[in-house]
Amino acid sequence: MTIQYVYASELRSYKKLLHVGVPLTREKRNKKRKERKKEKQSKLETMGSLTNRNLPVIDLTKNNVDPNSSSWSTTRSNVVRALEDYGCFVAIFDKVSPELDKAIFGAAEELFDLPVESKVLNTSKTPSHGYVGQEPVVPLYEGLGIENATTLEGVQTFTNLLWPNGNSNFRETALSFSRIVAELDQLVMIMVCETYGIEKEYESLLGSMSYLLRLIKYRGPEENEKNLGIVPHTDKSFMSILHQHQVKGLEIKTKDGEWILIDPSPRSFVVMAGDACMAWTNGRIEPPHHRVTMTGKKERYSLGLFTFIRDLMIEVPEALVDEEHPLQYKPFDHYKFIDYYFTEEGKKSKCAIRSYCGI
Ligand SMILES: O=C(O)CCC(=O)C(=O)O
Repeated sequence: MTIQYVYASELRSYKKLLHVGVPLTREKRNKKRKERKKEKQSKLETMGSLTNRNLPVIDLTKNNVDPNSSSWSTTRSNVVRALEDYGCFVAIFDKVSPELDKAIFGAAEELFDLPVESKVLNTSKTPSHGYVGQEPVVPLYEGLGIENATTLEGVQTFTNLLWPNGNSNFRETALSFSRIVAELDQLVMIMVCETYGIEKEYESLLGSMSYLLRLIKYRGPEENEKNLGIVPHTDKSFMSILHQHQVKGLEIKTKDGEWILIDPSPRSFVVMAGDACMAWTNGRIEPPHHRVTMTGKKERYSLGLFTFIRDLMIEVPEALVDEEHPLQYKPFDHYKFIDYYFTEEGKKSKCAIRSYCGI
C-alpha cells in the first residue's frame, strides 16, 4: 500500500511538472515522456514490483546489492520501508542456483521418506528446534531442524544422526544452501543497520549468531480433514527466511488484517522479522503473523533459515532510543525467551516477547 502511494504521488509530481513553466515543444514533450518511462521502468526494477498483491517484492540481485552501486541506497531504503510497513518482503535472490534449489528440495524429500523412528532422533534442548510432527493441532505438518546449519559440524552431526552410514550429498547440499541464504540474511541486516546507524551493535551480534535450517513437509489433507498446515504465528527468531517449493500455501497478514498468499518461485525468498528483531529495534520492525493453508491435495515442501542469538544479552541500541521512541524492551537472552514462550504463560500471552521483556 505504501508503495502504491509512492507511485500515486510520483504521478502527481509528474503531472505538476507538465503544468508548470514554459510550454514544451512536441519534440521536448516526447523526450520527457521517454525519460519518465525509462525512470519508471528502472524504479520498478530496483524497487520491486507489486506482484503477490501488495507485499513488496525487492530485487536483491547483482548491482542492487553492491554497496558501491548507485542503486544500493534506493534498495536499502526499500528494504527498510518494507520491513517497517509489513515486517517482511519477498526478496528476488539468485545466489541459490537452480541446481542447488532442486538439490535441496530433493534432499528434503529423501529426509522425510525416512521412517519416523529415525526422524524423532532429531532432538534439541530448545523447544521446536528438533523434530516436530504428528501433532493433533497441525496433523499435516512435519519439520526437522538442523542447528548451527552454516557450520560443517552442525550439518555433519545432523546427517550422521539420520544416516549413520553417512550421506555426503545431503550434508553438502544443506550446508551450501544454509550458507548462501545466511548471506541474504546478513545483507538485509546490513541495510537495516546502516539505515538506523547501528552497524557496530550488529557486528557484536554477528559473533553470537546461530542459524537453524528447518526442512518442512505438509502432507495433502485427506477427505474431511482441515487444510490448515500451520497456525497463525509470529516467529520467535531474530530473522527468518522462508522458501517454498512449487506448492502455494504461505499466507502473511498485513497490519490492516489482510492475508496475502505468497507465490513460490526458485528465486523468491520471504525475508521476515522475528520477535527478537522487534525488541532489538525498539519496536520499529514488527514481525508479521503468518500461516500455511494447504490449497489442494498435493504435498508441500518448504524451508526456513532462522537466526538466533546465543549466549549474549540482546539490548536495544542507544541510537534507537529517544523522546519519540522511549525504551520498550529490557535486555534479554534469546534462548531463555524461547523457553518462556513454551511455558503455559508464554503460550497464553498475546505477545510473548512483550510479556517476557517489555517495559
Ligand atoms: O511452510 C512455510 O512456508 C512457513 C513455515 C513457517 O511459518 C514457520 O516454520 O514458521
